[in-house]
Amino acid sequence: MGFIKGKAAVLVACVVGATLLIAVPAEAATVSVTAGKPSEYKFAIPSSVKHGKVTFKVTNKGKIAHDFSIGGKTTPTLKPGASAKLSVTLKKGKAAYKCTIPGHAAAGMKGTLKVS
Ligand SMILES: [Cu+2]
Repeated sequence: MGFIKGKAAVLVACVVGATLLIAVPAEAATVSVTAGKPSEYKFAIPSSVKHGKVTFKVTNKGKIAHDFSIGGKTTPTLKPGASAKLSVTLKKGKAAYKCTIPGHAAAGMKGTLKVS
């Protein structure tokens, strides 16, 4: 009977292994961010994102250059109409974001994203 018990153990291990594989997220979330809207020194951005790898697609719809900085990374300076993607890994909690162009964050281009 020892042989059968051993086989049963292998079967259980396989089922557990398969479940773990299925639980791994397949794709990074993409979040759209608009700079320069609703007003020049504002971002239009969702209030929360899921933790893990997140790709921000940032588009500048303002009349002057902006960028977007989060999780220690910053997009290139975006001219009006330009866009860029920024991939970062975010942990659960909060993530601060801002425009790094001098004066812009102070004028309102900053905020905090809830990371769930
Ligand atoms: Cu800016």
